[in-house]
Amino acid sequence: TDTLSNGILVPDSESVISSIKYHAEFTPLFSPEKFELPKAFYATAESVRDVLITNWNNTYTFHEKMNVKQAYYLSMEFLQGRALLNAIGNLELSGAYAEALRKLGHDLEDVARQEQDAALGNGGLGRLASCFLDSLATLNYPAWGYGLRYKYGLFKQLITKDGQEEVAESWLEMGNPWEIPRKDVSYPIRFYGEVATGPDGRKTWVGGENILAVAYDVPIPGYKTKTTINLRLWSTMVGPEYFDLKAFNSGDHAKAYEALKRAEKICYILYPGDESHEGKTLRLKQQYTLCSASLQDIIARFERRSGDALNWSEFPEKVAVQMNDTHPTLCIPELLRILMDVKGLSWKEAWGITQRTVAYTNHTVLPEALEKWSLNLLQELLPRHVEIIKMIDAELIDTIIAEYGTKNLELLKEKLKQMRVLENVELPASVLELLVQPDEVPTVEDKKSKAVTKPTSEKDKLKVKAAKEANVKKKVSFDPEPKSPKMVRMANLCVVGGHAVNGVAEIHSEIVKNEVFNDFYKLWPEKFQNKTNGVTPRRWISFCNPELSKIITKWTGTEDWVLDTEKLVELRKFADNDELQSEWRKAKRINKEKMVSFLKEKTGYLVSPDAMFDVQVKRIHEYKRQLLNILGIVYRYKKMKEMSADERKEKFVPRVCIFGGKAFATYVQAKRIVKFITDVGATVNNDPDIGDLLKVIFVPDYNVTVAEVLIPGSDLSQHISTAGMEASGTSNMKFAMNGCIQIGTLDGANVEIRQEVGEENFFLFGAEAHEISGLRKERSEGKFVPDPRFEEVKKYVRSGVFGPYSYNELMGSLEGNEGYGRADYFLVGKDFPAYIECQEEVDKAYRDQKKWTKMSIMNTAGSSKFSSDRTIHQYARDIWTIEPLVLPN
Ligand code: DL6
Repeated sequence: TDTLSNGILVPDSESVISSIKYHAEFTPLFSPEKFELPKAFYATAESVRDVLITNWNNTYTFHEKMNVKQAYYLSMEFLQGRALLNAIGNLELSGAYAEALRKLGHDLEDVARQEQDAALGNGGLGRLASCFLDSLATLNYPAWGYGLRYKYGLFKQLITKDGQEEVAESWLEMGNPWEIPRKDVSYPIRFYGEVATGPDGRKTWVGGENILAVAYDVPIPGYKTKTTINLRLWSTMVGPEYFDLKAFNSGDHAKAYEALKRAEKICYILYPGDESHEGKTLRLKQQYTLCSASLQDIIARFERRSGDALNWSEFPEKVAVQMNDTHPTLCIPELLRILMDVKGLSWKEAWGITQRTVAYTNHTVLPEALEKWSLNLLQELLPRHVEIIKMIDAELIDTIIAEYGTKNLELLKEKLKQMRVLENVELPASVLELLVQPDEVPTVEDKKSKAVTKPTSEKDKLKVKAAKEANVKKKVSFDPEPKSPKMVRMANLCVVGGHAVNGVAEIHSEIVKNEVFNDFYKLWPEKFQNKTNGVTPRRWISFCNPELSKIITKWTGTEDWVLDTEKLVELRKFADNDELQSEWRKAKRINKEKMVSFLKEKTGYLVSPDAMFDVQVKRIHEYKRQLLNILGIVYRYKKMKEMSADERKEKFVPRVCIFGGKAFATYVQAKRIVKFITDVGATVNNDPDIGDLLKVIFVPDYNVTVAEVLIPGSDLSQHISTAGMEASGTSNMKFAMNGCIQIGTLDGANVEIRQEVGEENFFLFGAEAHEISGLRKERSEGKFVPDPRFEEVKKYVRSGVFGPYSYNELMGSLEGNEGYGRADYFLVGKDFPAYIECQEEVDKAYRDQKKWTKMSIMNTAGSSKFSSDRTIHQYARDIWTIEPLVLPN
């Protein structure tokens, strides 16, 4: 065993062998006689887990002793991917494990491939949470993640002749070697029931359905540090007393298990379809379980660490809670409930503590993705929380009135309508009164007091009464339609209840301030921040691209770039250097060859590594515009078909166009896009005229592991969303780090990537965010004149070249034909000419390999800003106010 300079003990391969053998024998999952790959994986993982547990325990004990402020990242999603290579990489044990396994007859990479991805997330938001955990641990921040332990993570995607099919994937089937069940850490969670008021006026939530949330801990090791933080995932169950023995013995077996099944169902699946009432209830139960269990746990830790010195006003000095999007919004009323109803604090105290503790990250500006919950459903499931939400709403109403005064009643009504937490819910009587007394109500000057003056004179009172009656008769104009559903706007609740609101890229944070939450921004400008996303350079360069990593280390002269990506900037100096260029190209070639075998295995297609690998991998969504990409490919194909063999070779660079990504199971239009891409592939790939000049491949079941192969092997990556719609994107950062050149719009983090890597090293096209609403208006007024090339490509698709399937709905959506909704809302037609012209530039640039390699190097060199280490330092400094805490040697 060696000791590294930072005090970490590194076992040699002999002790690793004994540990693996020990686990193969004494924590068995397989028969004793053989040591095949699955068994080798589990024994290896368990042996690594031993190290993680030691580090986890030491970190935990140290944090407990130091009692410093800790951050908690609450997220309904964590997209962890595989853990083995990441864990041994971070622990600097890769060499010892590779050697040990070799001696045991296995290759480390083959063993690692046995691991199932932990896919407890849908895409960017969940993967960001996982990158953040890696950075938090690496930078020695006292922080934990909290999430749910879904039995079925994101579905497995099959690609059939009909397009995407979804299959449930039970990632826990063989057991999860990375988790530590904490049978002694569980909290009661209540649903339904009613609110009782005690003699002292204190409220208690009683009755209803009661379940338990049980903790499963996943150790998260930092890179080159002993700090190992925790991802605590909750699983749901009920105690044995809920097993109905009587029912079972009388033969009603289903009834006997009812309570257990109901409880277990909560953590069955990531994002249950929520179109039905049952689906909505389940999703809300999930959200509440995460919030309630995590807060009970956080509060118990605060109380324990405080001991006799317990002082609730110090809670925000010890605890920071970050809500990853609005999914954990119920943290706000839940913290208030516990502080008031269980700990006996006043509303004022509890509200102050809550606001100082929680903060909210917004990840989307799509109106349909800004969560709203039905007030009735919330009332039924969480009656006490609804009372509390109403108190928050009332507090907010006072603030809005204090801000705007009542001089301009129409303005005030409008602001109340837009800003309230409750939507379509009648205003309190006192406010209705206020809205009809223009003379008496305070103006902006009075707003400091935040108190609302009530009419005093008899004359005034009569005036108010008369106006009120008149208003009641005509149903005051700002009153919602009685039929409109009463909703709770979770995002508004987050903005009101938290002390910070951040967007995830500069352009997105501007949109958050100036559009989505502009009224709140005007009210509390100090709350609004930007935290541009980042990704961990450990997983996304060092471990997934060892070839490139060696070169970076050689040319920057140090391995330090893995911890300090600023060092990557050094590469700029050598971007023209022939030796570096040749090494760079060789590394890319090796990664492309790996990708060729991968594609062969997954799709059956054998492609040439000489071609440009042009990749678009991300969730399938209309705003991400996979349709623009595939229509560009169709146009290219059509042009190729119109040329002689020599002409097309002359004009076009050989390309393999690769798509990957999942469509939400009920998102019909996205599934049509998948089907369209595979149909185009089936035609183009089998066209003997075209050969290696163009291939179109849809890689099934895109996930973290697939990304780890595709990103290092890509030449060009596409980030072509309608400007203003992609909050940030994070794969764009991973591609840049791996020296892939991007074609993209000025959207999300693309804007900053382009700034950092240099305009000349980024293929830019398309309308800009500030132009979009005008263009949409023009479009819907029928003033848009499509480019003939766009008309040509749609006509070609409709001609049946890609098979008998009708693409009417897809093509129709680009035209706004009757029945197809908004006319080309995502502006594919508008950007199409600029896109295909930009692709011609890409071809030209690729022909000049020296130029291309330089661009590639400049992308890696310019990606230093996009490390999640930078992002986490900023959250720690600006939002959480936490400090790193390094474990003693
Ligand atoms: O911030 C992480 C990630 C961004 O990079 C993507 O641009 C954004 O689309 C994604 N947002 C979501 C939120 N969806 N909802 N609801 O996944 O977040």
